Amino acid sequence: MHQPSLLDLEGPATLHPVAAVRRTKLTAGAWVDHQPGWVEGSDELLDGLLHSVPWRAERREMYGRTVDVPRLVAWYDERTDLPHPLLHDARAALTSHYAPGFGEPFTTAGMCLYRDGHDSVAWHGDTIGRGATHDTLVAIVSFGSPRTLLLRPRGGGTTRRFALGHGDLLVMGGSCQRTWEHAVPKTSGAVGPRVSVQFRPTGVR
Ligand SMILES: O=C(O)CCC(=O)C(=O)O
Repeated sequence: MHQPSLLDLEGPATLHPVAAVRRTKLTAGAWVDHQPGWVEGSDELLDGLLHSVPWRAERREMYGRTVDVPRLVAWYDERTDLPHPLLHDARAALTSHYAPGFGEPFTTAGMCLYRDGHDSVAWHGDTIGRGATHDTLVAIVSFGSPRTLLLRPRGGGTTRRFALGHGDLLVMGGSCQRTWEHAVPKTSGAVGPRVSVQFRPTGVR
């Protein structure tokens, strides 16, 4: 469970340079960058996101029944102000680092709230839009309780495991959304809330 530290509560939240990110090359031109503790001092930011984001529940069809999606979500498009100033800085820092190679800025922010270990997201790629056919970037900033993000190649192969802690950055790049899938599994561990902020370029979801 994420325990707010007295030091962390003193904030304000700050960003480390993205240059310290560590790349793991996957197969088929996919890769993952991971930087533990990219955002430092983010207890107040987490608290703000938990209370100010207009979280909504979703339902979906499964095996002929309508069931609750086991997490809450929110969506900030290109024109919507982000709910904390540090997220604007984070998006700008990610764009400065990645846009020279990729050619496009990060523009939208999806948010997910995993309330406890029962919340999860099943295996999927972000293939609504251009991620289905083109290389793209999805940058995740994780706040709160640590959770595991799994990645596996479509069609079978070894599953890779990334532990995402409070303030960590994980960027999925190259062909990752169409040649690999990712998931956040449920856990029986005593975990508190986790907020995932996903920055994407326009036209990727
Ligand atoms: O919780 C995460 O960081 C992953 C979120 C995700 O895969 C998605 O919303 O598409």
